Formats: sequence, C-alpha cells, structure tokens
Amino acid sequence: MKVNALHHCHEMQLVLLKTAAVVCLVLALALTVGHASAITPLPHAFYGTLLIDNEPAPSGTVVTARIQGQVYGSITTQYPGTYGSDASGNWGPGIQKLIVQGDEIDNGALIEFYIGALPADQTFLFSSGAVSRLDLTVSVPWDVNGDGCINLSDLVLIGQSWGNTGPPHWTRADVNSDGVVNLSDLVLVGQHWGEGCET
Ligand SMILES: [Ca+2]
Ligand SMILES: [Ca+2]
Repeated sequence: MKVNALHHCHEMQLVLLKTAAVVCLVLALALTVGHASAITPLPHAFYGTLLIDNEPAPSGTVVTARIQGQVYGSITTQYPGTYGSDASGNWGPGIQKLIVQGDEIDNGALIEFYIGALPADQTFLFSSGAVSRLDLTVSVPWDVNGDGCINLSDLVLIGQSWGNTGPPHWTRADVNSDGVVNLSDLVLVGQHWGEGCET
C-alpha cells in the first residue's frame, strides 16, 4: 500500500508539472500574440508617373494616400511628371517613395490617391511590405466641384479662391496646376463649358 501511495503521489506531481508547463506555454503564446498585434504593419511604398490630364504634374505637387478618407501617407514631388524614385534611382536618386503606413491598416484595404485636391483615377489594395509601381492620372481638372458637369458652380469655386496661391493644385480651383488661382483657370473652365451636363 505504501508503494502504491508513493507512486500515486509521483503521478500527481507529474500531472501538476504538466499542467504548469501548459499554463506557461499558453501564457507565452498569449503574450507573443498580444505583442505581435501591437507592431505597426510594414509600409507599402509607391512610385510612378504622375499626369494631370495627360500633362506631367509640376514639381511641388503633393500626392496623398487615403484609406477610408484618412491620410496614411504623402509625398511632395521634386520632378515634373513623377513621384518617388524606382529601385535604380531613376526619377531622382535618394528620393523617397510614397510611404503608406499606419497601425490600423489591414492587408487588402483600399488605398485612394489624390494629386493635390483631385482624386486619381487609380486605386490600390494595401499589402504590408510591398513596393509597387503605380502610374497615377487625373482627368477633367476643370470640373472643380467634381460633379461631372462643367458649369457656373465650378466658376463660383474659382471665384472664391481668386488670387490664392499654394503648391500646384493644392485646391481644385487651381485648374491648370500652376500654383495660383487666376484667369488661366477660369479660361479652362470656359473652354469646357457645359461638358457632362444634362440638357
Ligand atoms: Ca462641376
Ligand atoms: Ca492656376
């Protein structure tokens, strides 16, 4: 009986040890997982050409990347018609790419790009750690309010920003992207008057 009791006791100790080991393992896993989710995802970098209505966007143009309306990255261009440099350093050695980064970004999130105040024609899905060439274009800059119709509403917006200056196309009212809202912008709207409007 004594031997049996001793054996039983050893068994109990083994079970306790095993339980302790499992508890430790679970705790370690929980800590690791908790730690991993606190790490910011690797950024997604973009570079490429930059055209506003088939013309190279001027240097000094601000390109921003937004996800659900929130800005997660921006770059100010240093050369006309491009943003960021490629792997060989073309389009400006040492120039950074457009870095899209944030704690909350999920892989596969839809990235929208803006050239100044204008939404680009292209979008891209976020992929942590990726580097992508994405050529960005914007069309119909003379549709200042972006409603698809060129009319008085667009002229009014130009009038409200009349004489203001900023980086090229910082406002949609800077239709020709030269950094100032003036007669040249008004003329462009005039040249496309009535386009896209229901009659
Ligand atoms: Ca319009
Ligand atoms: Ca202008």
